[in-house]
Amino acid sequence: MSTLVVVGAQWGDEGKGKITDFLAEKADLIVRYQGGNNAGHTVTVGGRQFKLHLVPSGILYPDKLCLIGNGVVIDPEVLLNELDDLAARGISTANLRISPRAHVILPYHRRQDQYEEEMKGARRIGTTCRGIGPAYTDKVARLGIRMAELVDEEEFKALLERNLEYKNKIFQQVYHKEKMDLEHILPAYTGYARRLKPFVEDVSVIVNQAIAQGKKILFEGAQGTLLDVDHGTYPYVTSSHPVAAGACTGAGIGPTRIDRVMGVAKAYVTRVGEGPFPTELHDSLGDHIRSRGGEYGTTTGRPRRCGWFDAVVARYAVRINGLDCLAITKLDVLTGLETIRICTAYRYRGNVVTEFPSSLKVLEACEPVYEELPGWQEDISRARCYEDLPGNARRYLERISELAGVPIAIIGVGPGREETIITR
Ligand code: 2SA
Ligand code: GDP
Ligand code: MG
Repeated sequence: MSTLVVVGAQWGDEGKGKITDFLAEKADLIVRYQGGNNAGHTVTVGGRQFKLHLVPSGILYPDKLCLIGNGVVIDPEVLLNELDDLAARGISTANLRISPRAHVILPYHRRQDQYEEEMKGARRIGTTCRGIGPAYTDKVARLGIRMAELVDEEEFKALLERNLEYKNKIFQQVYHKEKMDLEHILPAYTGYARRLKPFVEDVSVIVNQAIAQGKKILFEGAQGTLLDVDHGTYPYVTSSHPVAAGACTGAGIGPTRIDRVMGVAKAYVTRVGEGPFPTELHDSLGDHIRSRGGEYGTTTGRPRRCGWFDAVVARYAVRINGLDCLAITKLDVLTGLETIRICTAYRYRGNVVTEFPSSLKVLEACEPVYEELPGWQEDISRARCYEDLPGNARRYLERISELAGVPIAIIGVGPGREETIITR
């Protein structure tokens, strides 16, 4: 048995797409287990860049099975566009399978996402407005429509009618907006269903059979630990379970079936959307990292907030996910800095805090405690083994590993598949 969960150890965009693609070479199956097209996973191979939103980051290998688990929410139009774009670029998507239990994002979810954000005003979450939160809300409220129902024309029409009656009451009476008509949704979605039907297959059965056959499976997390609806900076979170445990519920496997968990973290931290971020840099250094790291949302293009590496967050991610190791990406982005800071703890009302606080009020009042390390000036983008890295870069990584309490297994020195160092 060899299963590995790749999970975001910060607030998302850690480079999970790149790391999953890199590891996928040795895997048989790659499985997305939560989130939807709020995710943007970038894979760069041979100078070609692919921005994946729903399709797992193993799709560039023609012989790997790519699965979308029941824990994912699917916008059929976005998925079909993604499949068409991949096909136009010569990438086969024949090996894709979609769980019939995955819930469907419908046009009313996207509108609801936008109206909720508008209503919240200054207290908005800063969502991607892709309908993710409302789709998961309907799932839990037992109002959702799953892929199984989408591909059953009669059932879909009946459920859509029922849901629109309910949603239109909310749209008109709560949001004071126009209602939505069945005729504007049904024909298009019936067409999407016909195209997607051949991909629908029980993902839990496929994954468990593959495990029994000793195949290698990668579970690809989306967003990150600090955006998890239970463990993140609630309410400034997404509505799913990006943490490693989400792979069990989101793919239909038992916890005994997971061998290892790898956390992906940037050599610094970014966050997009609202919510607390203790090590955020509000100065020109933050702007420098954003510009050097190309820190703009892969899905929405929004500028990402940037800050120093936070070891309190890293230790929290180790604990919540049971991380065995870390992949540290974008080390190259820090090249050229005179000194680099690491947050080792927080200070709250004069006391040192070493565990990530659960109270948002406390977290917002926490001041980072920093340790300063010397930077390096050498170009590291061509480093291919640990020894190629300058001493100061190695010392920085070793300190991160020491503070996080887990080894670093992979280091990213550029966006390309080959710009990667394996340490063990
Ligand atoms: P949502 O849309 O309900 O999931 O938003 C809730 C919060 O989750 C954050 N979120 C993300 N954070 C980082 N990256 C994400 N994916 C895209 C990317 C984001 C983009 O790869 O860059 O393009 O803007 C992602 N998806 C959701 C979101 O910002 C909210 O804070
Ligand atoms: P994900 O959502 O975790 O997959 O991350 P995103 O794709 O949203 O954002 C990560 C960005 O960093 C993408 O543009 C990647 O191509 C890029 N990237 C990943 N690893 C590295 C690295 O080691 N160095 C550099 N310079 N860029 C990287
Ligand atoms: Mg991303």
